[in-house]
Amino acid sequence: MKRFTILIAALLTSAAFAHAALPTTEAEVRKVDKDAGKITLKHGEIKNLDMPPMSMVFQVQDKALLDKVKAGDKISFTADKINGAYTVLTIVPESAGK
Ligand SMILES: [Cu+2]
Repeated sequence: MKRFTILIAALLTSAAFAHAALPTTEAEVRKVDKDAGKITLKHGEIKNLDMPPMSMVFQVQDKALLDKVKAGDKISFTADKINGAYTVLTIVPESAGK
């Protein structure tokens, strides 16, 4: 059981590092659907997903991410494919830190 716990901890740690290493992508918010936990983004190239610029709908990992954005906002975000769905993991408004 202890060995199992260590294995899980190692897996969680590597997953956290994987997300930390995701490149950020610029985007403009087109639509926010808090009830569904979805956001429509006009995004630049997403290098880790090998995806060219386009407008598309993403799931968000945490609906609270949607509280800080609205249509028309410029953002930086990270996304990954989770359980087959393109999912936004982090959102930073472009004005943040400037
Ligand atoms: Cu896309």
